Formats: sequence, structure tokens, C-alpha cells
Amino acid sequence: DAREALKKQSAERALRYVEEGTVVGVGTGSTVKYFIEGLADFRDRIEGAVSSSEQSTALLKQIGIPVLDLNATGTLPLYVDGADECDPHRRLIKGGGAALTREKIIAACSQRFVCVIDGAKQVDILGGFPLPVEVIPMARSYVARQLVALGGQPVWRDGVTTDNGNAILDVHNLRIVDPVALEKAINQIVGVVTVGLFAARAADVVIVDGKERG
Ligand code: DER
Repeated sequence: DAREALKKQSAERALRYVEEGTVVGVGTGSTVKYFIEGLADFRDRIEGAVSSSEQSTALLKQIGIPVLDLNATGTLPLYVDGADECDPHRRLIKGGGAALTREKIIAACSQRFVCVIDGAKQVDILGGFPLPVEVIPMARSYVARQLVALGGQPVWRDGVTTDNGNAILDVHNLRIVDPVALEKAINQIVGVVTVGLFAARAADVVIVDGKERG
């Protein structure tokens, strides 16, 4: 449909950032799926990829791209990933696909984070999309109480366990006017592994409906 075509255009535009002989950081989700399919053309010209999820690893292996260990690759020149929401300062809500922890790790290790979205994800203020928070299972209720104290309405993503064996709380009813401050505040709560706010380390480039946004 039209939205899928726009996601595909963004993902394919991101291929321009892939440099020969490098290791590419690869995100997770339906938009990144198009990017991975496009990587097939680079199979013999890149070293390999570092993957943010078992889901993306399977796709990369299907097209014959070596999946490498981040501990062996060190800093990457490029990370390509989607998002659930993006504000005017390229700050993101991520985690809809439950891969936020490894995504955030690779984004931290990458020189250029290129975010690929369709226009429906652009917002002025983050928070319309429930904010994913990955938590250590035994701390789920404790963290939920702390998130209520921060003004959120946490909902357990029941039946979902992340690749790291953790649980996810999706926090509704937030209007995030200061994403960096909220990212720090939630990171402080013991039992939180990762919050799906990419604000301290925002995207460097955002491609929306196939066009680069300044
Ligand atoms: O879970 C994630 O962070 C994904 O990147 C998600 O935010 C985007 O997935 P989509 O491209 O399928 O919308």
C-alpha cells in the first residue's frame, strides 16, 4: 500500500550511505526490512553487518551477509534503523519492535545514525506513541510504579520477552516536552535496562518518505 511504498523509498535512499569495505549497523522493523533487502546488492562489497535483533539477523543471513559481533568490530561508520516517532530535533521514540536495547547500543557505537521513516511518524511532541521501556522481569511492577509517579500509564507488553530475556512496559499518556530529561529520569530507575527515547543520542540524518530532512 502507499505507506509501505514510502517506507521502502526511505530505506532505499539510506543505501547511499553504505561505504564499500565497511561493517553496517542494521536496525529492526518493517522499514529496515527493505534496507536489508537492498543490502543484497552490496553483499560482496561490505565486510558484513552488526544486527540489532534475532529478526534482522535471520534476514541478513538469508541474503548471505555475514553477521558480526560488535565487540569485534568496534565503532561503526553507519547505523540504519526505523523509529516509531520522530520530533523536529531528530529525537525518537523506538521499541515498537521490542529491539530497543541492542538498537540503542549499536546507535551509541555508530558515527552516523540514519533514521528511515514514513511521514506518519513525524510529530511536534513525542509521546503519542506509547514509550517502550525494557525492564528486568522481577522489577516490572516496581518500575511501573515509578513510571506512574512520572505521570505515565505503563502497560505490560504481556507475552513479549526481548532477545535479552527481559520484559517491556509501554508507557501511555506522556507528553514529552523534554526528551533528554525524561530519558535520564527513566534511566535512573533501578530495574530499567533501556528506555526507548533516543534523545541524548538522536538520529544524525532522518529520511522521510524517501527524502532527506534537514
Ligand atoms: O522497534 C523499533 O525500534 C523499530 O525500529 C520500530 O521503531 C520501527 O519499526 P517499523 O519500521 O516497522 O515501523
